[in-house]
Amino acid sequence: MTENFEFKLIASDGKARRGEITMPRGTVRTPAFMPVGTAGTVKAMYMDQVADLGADIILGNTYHLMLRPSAERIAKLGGLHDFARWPGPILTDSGGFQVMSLAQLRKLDEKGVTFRSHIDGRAYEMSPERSIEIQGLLDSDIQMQLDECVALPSTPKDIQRAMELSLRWAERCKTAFGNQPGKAMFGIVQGGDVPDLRIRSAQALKAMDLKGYAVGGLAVGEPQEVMLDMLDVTCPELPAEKPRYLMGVGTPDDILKSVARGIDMFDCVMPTRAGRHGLAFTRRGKVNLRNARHADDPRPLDEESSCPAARDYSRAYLHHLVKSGEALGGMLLTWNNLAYYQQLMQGIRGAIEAKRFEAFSEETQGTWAQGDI
Ligand code: PRF
Repeated sequence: MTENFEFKLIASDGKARRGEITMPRGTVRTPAFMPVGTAGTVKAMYMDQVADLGADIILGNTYHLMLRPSAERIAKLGGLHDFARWPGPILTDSGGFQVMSLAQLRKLDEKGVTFRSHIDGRAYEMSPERSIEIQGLLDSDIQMQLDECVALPSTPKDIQRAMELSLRWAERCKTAFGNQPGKAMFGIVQGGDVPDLRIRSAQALKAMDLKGYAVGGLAVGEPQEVMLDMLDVTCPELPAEKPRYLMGVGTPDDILKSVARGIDMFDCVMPTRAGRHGLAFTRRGKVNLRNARHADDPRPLDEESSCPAARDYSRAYLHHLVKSGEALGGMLLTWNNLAYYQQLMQGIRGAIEAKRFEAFSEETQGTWAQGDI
């Protein structure tokens, strides 16, 4: 195991990349999907299950953990990895995005963000430096710069202001982070749906020579086509030898189309949140287990899956659990969904190595389009 943070490209097929990020806590095979562990738990899953599915890295949230139980408390207890019993790499989001979507009375200026907790109304301040300090207290392996993400549609003026502020915050985060050999701080490209702003953001971040780059500000209300166009203009501006992370994305279709454009890492609440709401992802598309048509169906979700949740439980039983509000319903469907996502990523990685990514992508989308049978 390495003492340093390193990214190695193993294979490519068109713009799709197969790589490996090595760091002291483990190796991340890319393209990677990071299960979301917002509050130090991948909801409804044991960490052992998450690892067994093939996830190499999980995501944690600065915003949630700073409010409860607090970064200082987690640090005193030995850091987030020990606390949550996840020994592998953890990436933490910086907090700004969650403040803007969850907190009350939020205010943003050059210094940072001030807000009131959505839990108890307490006032907090978070500067770029404080975000990095918190991520350090959590002992996060990949830390994100504080940024401002504007929802779309927004005016070009607002998009430009937020993008430029994010660049200044990237500089401050870089200074605050300093030199930590086994860890990384990623910059975040902003610029909304304006190609020229995307390019300027990516070029300025590239000049900062960070260890990795995220594409933020997408999947925030724009059509998929716009998101893909922004990836088409952004990815070529980013250095080929650094990992690229598309934040908060997405559906299996989004992932396939973004990998085709050069993205290496993803995170999304979709598989976990949908699971808790009775929605299953399968090879043949989404299945809503709340629907009465499943009440008498003895078939499993996918008899060919290696995940027990998909293979061993009848749809009738899953329907019953979901309708009854039983905790096990959310647990089994989350397990099924994360298994589906990790199998998808494994398929993507294998296809890039075999130089048949485009065919794999078409086959996967074709099977998905057949629908539930
Ligand atoms: N910035 C940060 N986190 C994010 C986003 C962003 O733009 C998004 C947008 N899809 C999700 N999570 N810091």
